[in-house]
Amino acid sequence: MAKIALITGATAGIGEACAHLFAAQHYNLVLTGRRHDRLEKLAQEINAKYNVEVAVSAFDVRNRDSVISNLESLPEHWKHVDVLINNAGLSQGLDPIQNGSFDDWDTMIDTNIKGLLYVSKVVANWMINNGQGQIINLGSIAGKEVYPNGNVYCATKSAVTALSEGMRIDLLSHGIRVTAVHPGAVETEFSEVRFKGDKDRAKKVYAGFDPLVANDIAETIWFVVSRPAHVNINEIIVMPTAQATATNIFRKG
Ligand code: NDP
Ligand code: 8X3
Repeated sequence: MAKIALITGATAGIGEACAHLFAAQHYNLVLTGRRHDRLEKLAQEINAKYNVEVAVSAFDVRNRDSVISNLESLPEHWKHVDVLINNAGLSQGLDPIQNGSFDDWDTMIDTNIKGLLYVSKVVANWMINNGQGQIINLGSIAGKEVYPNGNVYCATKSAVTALSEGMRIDLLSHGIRVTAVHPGAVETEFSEVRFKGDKDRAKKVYAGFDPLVANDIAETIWFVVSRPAHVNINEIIVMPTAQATATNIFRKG
């Protein structure tokens, strides 16, 4: 029987790349995100390219009732999730704490921390019932180092580190592997979302160096997932060669 991966935030960037890579590895997929049209389009692409089954479920991870009802209403066979990729996440704004927007803070905390928790609780219980599973949480270099004006986003990714450690302890007796993957700069829609649609400002983030691409992180996640069952990678930091720390990027020209 084919294995199943449930990917949050599959409508763009790293989540979308994971969907393609896991389909290529013959996984059936549960794809989630808010943009239903993108989920349908991705499911069609994957169906045309790979011989796997795809279920889509559109919901906002910030809405606890919606997370629970959408996930629990999946047909029973989809609840045999082997791999959960907790990828949905975002940054909003890049302001000093004294100028930060309450709404931006709520959005980041509700998405990156609470949303990850809601999905994890539902799926971890399925994994416990199934007697196995693996959880990959998308942290960030921002969760390892605080950078100027990163304040709340960095705090949410620091929380992902702590939650990953907590999950690993709490799920230990159930044989569930937990890994935090911490990327440096990956060129996706991330900066466009952070700067609320300002494409020019977003482009400048990746100017003058080769950033990571979404598939680099998908391949890292596949490396973690494809280790033998007795091996767990607790956490992994993946940076562009041109980026030494969160703020130290060598740009040409
Ligand atoms: P993208 O903006 O390209 O993709 C983000 C995904 O998250 C989208 O599919 C989006 O779907 C989903 N998402 C955002 N908010 C919600 C929500 N409230 N409910 C459900 N889904 C949501 O960014 P990336 O692919 O770069 O980001 C993926 C993860 O990687 C994030 O957790 C990010 O913090 C992390 N990361 C990114 C780095 C980078 O440099 N790009 C570096 C380090 C970590 P939709 O809008 O359809 O809901
Ligand atoms: C995304 C990377 O450095 O923009 O988590 O915070 S960074």
